[in-house]
Amino acid sequence: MIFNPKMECMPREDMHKLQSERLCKIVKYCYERVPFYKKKMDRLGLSPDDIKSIDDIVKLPFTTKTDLRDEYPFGLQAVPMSEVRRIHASSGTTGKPVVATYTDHDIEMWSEGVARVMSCANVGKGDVIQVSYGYGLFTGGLGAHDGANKVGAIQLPTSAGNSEKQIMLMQDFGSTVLACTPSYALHLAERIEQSDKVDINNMKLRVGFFGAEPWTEGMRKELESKLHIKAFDIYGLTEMSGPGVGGECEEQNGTHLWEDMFYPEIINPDTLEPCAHGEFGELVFTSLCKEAMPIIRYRTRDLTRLIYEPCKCGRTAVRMDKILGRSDDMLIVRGVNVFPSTIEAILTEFPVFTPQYFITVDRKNNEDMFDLDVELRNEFFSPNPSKQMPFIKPLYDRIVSVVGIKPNIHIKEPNSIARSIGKAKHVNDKRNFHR
Ligand code: DLL
Repeated sequence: MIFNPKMECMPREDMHKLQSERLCKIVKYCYERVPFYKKKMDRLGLSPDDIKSIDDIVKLPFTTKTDLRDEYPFGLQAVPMSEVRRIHASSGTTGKPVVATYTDHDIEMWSEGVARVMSCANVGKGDVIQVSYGYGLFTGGLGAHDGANKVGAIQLPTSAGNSEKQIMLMQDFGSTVLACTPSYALHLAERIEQSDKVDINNMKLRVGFFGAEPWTEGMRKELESKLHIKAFDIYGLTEMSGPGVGGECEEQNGTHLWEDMFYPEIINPDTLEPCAHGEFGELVFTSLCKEAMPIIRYRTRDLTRLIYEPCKCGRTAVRMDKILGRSDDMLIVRGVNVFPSTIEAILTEFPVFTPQYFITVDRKNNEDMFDLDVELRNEFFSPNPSKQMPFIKPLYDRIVSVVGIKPNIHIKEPNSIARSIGKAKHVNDKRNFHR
């Protein structure tokens, strides 16, 4: 089902026109209401009248996470506090959180984004959507909740954690949809498998909406087979609203982005120049109709590419390839770039291993060390190291050939790598402490 055919299937020329109108309006709005944007544009000698179409977007300055932190908490806000209806924030790893504020219109638009994603999977009236993203300042819980409301589904606001109860309710209330991070979904799936009280065959789950962190095709297969569902990717970020900036349709050949609301660009993160169509680079978004905290050319640090070819589902909305990772998650080990998601992708090629992993990077005797903890599935595990060797060698060889680094692989006991109820932490880079 297509939630908003007019927007999702608009001919590209019409979309270009709509984006142009919206960009001109939002730039003027920002210039007049947010001193931060006025200052930035004045410094470049740019006036809102210089922006005549969406193609002029390249003239505008970028906004970065540092800008958002410098303007903490409400420096980028374009409306008086009396018009704000909600405040969310993303924690980040250091310093002050990134803040997002919303008017009624913004919450409406945000829920429509999520509703479009849910409709992509034919989820709607009668579906019980178990929202196991965290409710709170994190946008996952309330974002998915409002989207579920908008498609007319039954909301089951379990939030994240308390896995045993989650599973009990999933069975007793007949949840048909699970919305949570892919790592938490995997944890729930493992717990269901291990439980003698519940049986996945007695559950009604049919769809999963997984996002908030990178996940691979291998992980999709694992979740689909363990939970008996079709797993859909949902993408978003606090700065643009939260989940529902885009999502996968049933073709599952990329994430459709709702470009009538969020204009995507791909830039080369080093030169800051636009990349050629189809090239990988950093994703940049401009919110085209947000009221409370509109953002111009926000550098997400997410690395991906855009796909403009028409999709069989009928939507014309551009698609984004699976996110490789964030540029700040990329590890440089002995001069080689490594994304944790590449390790996940390799690991899931080997059916003897679970998709759980943890990377520790350290520096010893002036050399980078890359340690990788993995788990064998129960039926293959033996504490005897000589019995582990035959499993380690093929994984080691594959990592060397794909990534180009020599990992120290450690096989851990089943269920010993820490599980996460939200975004998983896969890396400890100890070199940061030595610097
Ligand atoms: O994670 C919003 C969200 C909640 C999206 C629930 C999907 C589902 P933040 O905490 O601000 O917001 O983190 C945003 O998470 O820039 C990406 O790096 C990453 N991310 C989000 N969705 C995906 C995804 C929420 N589907 C940051 N695939 C983004 C890969 C994702 N990475």
